[in-house]
Amino acid sequence: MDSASTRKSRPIRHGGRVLADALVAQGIDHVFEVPGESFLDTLDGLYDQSQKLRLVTCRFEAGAVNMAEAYGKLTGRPAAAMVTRGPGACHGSIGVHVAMQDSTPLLLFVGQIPHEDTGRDAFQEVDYRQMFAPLAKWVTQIDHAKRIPEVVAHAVDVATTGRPGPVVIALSEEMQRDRVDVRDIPRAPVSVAFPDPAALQQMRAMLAKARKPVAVLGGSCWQEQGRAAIRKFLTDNDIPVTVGFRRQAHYDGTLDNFAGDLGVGSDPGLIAKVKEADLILAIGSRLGDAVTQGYTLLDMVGSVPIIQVLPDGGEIGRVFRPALGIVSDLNSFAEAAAALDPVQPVWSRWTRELRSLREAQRAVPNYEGTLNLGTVMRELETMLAPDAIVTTDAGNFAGWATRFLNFGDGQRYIGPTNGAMGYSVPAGIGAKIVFPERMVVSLVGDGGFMMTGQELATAFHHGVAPIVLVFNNQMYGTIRMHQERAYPWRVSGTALTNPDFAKLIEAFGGHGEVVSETAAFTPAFRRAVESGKPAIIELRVNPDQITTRATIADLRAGKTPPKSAAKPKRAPAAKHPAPARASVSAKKRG
Ligand SMILES: Cc1ncc(C[n+]2csc(CCOP(=O)(O)OP(=O)(O)O)c2C)c(N)n1
Ligand SMILES: [Mg+2]
Repeated sequence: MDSASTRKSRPIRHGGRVLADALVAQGIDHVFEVPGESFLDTLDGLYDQSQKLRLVTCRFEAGAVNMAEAYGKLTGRPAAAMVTRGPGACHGSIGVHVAMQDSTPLLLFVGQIPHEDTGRDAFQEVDYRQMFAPLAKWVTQIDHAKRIPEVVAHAVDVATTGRPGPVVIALSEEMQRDRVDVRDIPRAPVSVAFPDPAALQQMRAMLAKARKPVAVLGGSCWQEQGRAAIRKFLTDNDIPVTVGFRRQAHYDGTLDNFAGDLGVGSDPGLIAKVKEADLILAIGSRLGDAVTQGYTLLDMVGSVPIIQVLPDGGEIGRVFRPALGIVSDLNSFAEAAAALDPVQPVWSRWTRELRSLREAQRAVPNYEGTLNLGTVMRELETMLAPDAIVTTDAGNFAGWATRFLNFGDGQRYIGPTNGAMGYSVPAGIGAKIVFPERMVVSLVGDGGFMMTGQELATAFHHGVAPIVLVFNNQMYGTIRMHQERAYPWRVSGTALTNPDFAKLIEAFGGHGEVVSETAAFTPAFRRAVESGKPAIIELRVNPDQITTRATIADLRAGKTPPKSAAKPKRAPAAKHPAPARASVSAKKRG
């Protein structure tokens, strides 16, 4: 019960201010938004809390929500994104899908129409509980300002506990204006799930019996101490370590038990080896679609024993039956596992065998064309700061980094495991806003860049300088690859015409470079870093080298060209010089 004196000293606040105060009370410190007239009172509340809540104004809702998602990936805590009703929510929804599939804590606030107009198909009206039901972990709406502190506190708990994920909160328009007398609710110290000691002993016993164990490391919300502990456990036991799709920097790639990534475009040699394993230790990995190569890597009845560690029991064994499931916060599990007596690793030769596969993959083939992207990635590796953050997008270009780049322990690599194009540039800007002192490099294709590249204006607005590497092959290369496999020579709907990317960033006031020869990359990257400005390095790549392992000619090999393909439709000529076209070879590479 409030005493009369505390009630007197407490100001009556409008709902927008109560919301801003509730965010501060729950430890939220960043809000990424595109404004709408549906949340003017909340913007007004944020004005009063500008010392504690950094307001990042973006140019597109997909950019704003992806920035907030990147914040969640990098810190393990949720940021808030704010968008307007209807169209704003639709644009922003992609970031909610990323956060859901990638298990990232996130809060999305959506300005809602006045509650009294509900059901009239009012201007921009949407029922968010229906719209986001399959996309978010929880969707709710606040219709009474007095409920704000309670709902925000619960939303943070839902977003951060169990399997982390996105929560969507619609804000009725009039309740943001209502003036109420309500107390802030403090953050609750909730202890996380610790692994059962008996299960840890069972895990150790299973490991002691194994001859060819493989760890699959994935999941979200790893903290420094958890990363250090899992590294100790996996190196003490000399277990070969693979990482899940787009979870590359979860493990130090320079260690001699790192075996590479399991995901899209992974090394077929590694995939074959994982099929030979006699124990799978899935730590944080949901063993999802991409990691398990479309659910083919393992069998579902569990002939090969699987130990699966996840913070949410409901996710354990969702597809593949484990021999042992351990419900635990990943960091707590790592610390408990590191404290176990190591098993005598009779499999060290197996571990070295898997490591040598990784090393063989990193040897750069002599690709045709003037720009060898394998060498570019190896050069980039030597120039990345020890604590650099690298972001990626969806697209075939991403395979160059996963194959040739090893990330060190202090570095981070974040990308959309749900395969959302348009993620990398906003994620890099969000990362640089949150960690301005760290080097941030965003990798993106020409297709993905043109989806959300305009967010670079946000980088200028907030005075941060990420470096963007645009892999320009003048096509939606991934789809072209699938197309050539299914319908060789019949290029349909996948060619692109691009601007001059270097000139584009110069128009913003940034630093532009065009690189079409291998030797030009290192000095161009150095100049970009030294410029201190947001920078784009356009990599004019050989469009025929469709993946790190195949050319378009390889995909067509052995198939007869259809008559209709005699004159392939081409995209209109670009105004700037097109990427150098190299002759293709039917020989498989790498
Ligand atoms: C938002 C979104 N739209 C469409 C797709 C389907 N898609 C996957 S990769 C890809 C092409 C990517 O092109 P680009 O960014 O140029 O990279 P590239 O594959 O050429 O290296 C497309 C269209 C997707 N994954 N996400
Ligand atoms: Mg492309």
